[in-house]
Amino acid sequence: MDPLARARELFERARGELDAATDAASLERWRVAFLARSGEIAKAMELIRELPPELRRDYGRLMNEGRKDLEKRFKRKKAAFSDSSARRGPLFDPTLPGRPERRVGHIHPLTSTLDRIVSIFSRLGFGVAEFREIETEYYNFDALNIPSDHPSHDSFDTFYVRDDIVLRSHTSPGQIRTMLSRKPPIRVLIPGRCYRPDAVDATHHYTFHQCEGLLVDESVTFSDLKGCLAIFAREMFGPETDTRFRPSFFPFTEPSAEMDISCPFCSGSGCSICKRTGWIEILGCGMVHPAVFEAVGYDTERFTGFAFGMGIERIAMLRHGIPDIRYFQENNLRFLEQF
Ligand code: 2NM
Repeated sequence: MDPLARARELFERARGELDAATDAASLERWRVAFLARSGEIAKAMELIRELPPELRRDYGRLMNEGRKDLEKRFKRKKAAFSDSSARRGPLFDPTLPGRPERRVGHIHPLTSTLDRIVSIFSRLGFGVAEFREIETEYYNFDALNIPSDHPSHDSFDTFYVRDDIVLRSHTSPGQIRTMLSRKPPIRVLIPGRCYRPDAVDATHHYTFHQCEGLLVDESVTFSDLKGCLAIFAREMFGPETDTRFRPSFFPFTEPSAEMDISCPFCSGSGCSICKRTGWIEILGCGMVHPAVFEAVGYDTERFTGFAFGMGIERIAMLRHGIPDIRYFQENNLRFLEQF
């Protein structure tokens, strides 16, 4: 075979095997086989002495160019391998600039408002209990003396999961469960998420939070209710806060009342927030109806009690001057990070 053709074949084979080298070790084996002092290229170079003189120039040039080409390819490949082995080195590079500080979350304004409510009532001896959000009609309505022809039974006012199963429309079913599982004296706060199929606007949402309270003991009077809730109002909205009670109606309390506080925005002189009345309604309350005590088997001759319920969103809105209930659900950090 023509020595030039043989040399070309050798280079072609060398390039093929170089391409096939997949790591530093096989690359080194290739170098020893082809480029080293006693490798195939050097041996082929030595052949030049046995060639007829007229062939030597071409053969020499071909061998030199081919060797240089192989050396160039070899160096490039070796550099690539050492780059990627550097990547397999230490996982942590202490010379890199630090990452920006991790942002720390904080308490949602509804949670901090509830925490404040709980803290005030805990000093009056109230504990906290939480209950299920999916209830039976019995606990959500019947046991609370809400008659089955009452409009709140209607699916327009309550989400029905299926016949007889509802999303609680208030946390009062929790008071029933509490009374069924414990004996008086009872002082308990029951906070939690509630659901009503209301159209969403600045003051209504289909999911909202309530905190209800219940106190049952011997000889509990309406004065106890007023005293307790007036203390709550002053602790929550400041020592200057005035309270007033207006007669109202709930099926589960008798008598029932609505409690107003003097407007914390204008101190009672009248502004757009209190609609120029100087008063703002913050909760409903009353003496527990004997029919409710009967439903849980309490002796109505021996025990009396009071109960109240407030919307946590409403308290938080008054406390922070938040104009729209929808903010609580939106997870918008520009809103949340203000509190
Ligand atoms: C309110 C207002 C008035 C209330 C009553 C009871 C129970 F179970 F003791 F009868 N739970 N919650 C109650 C009373 C709730 O929310 C505006």
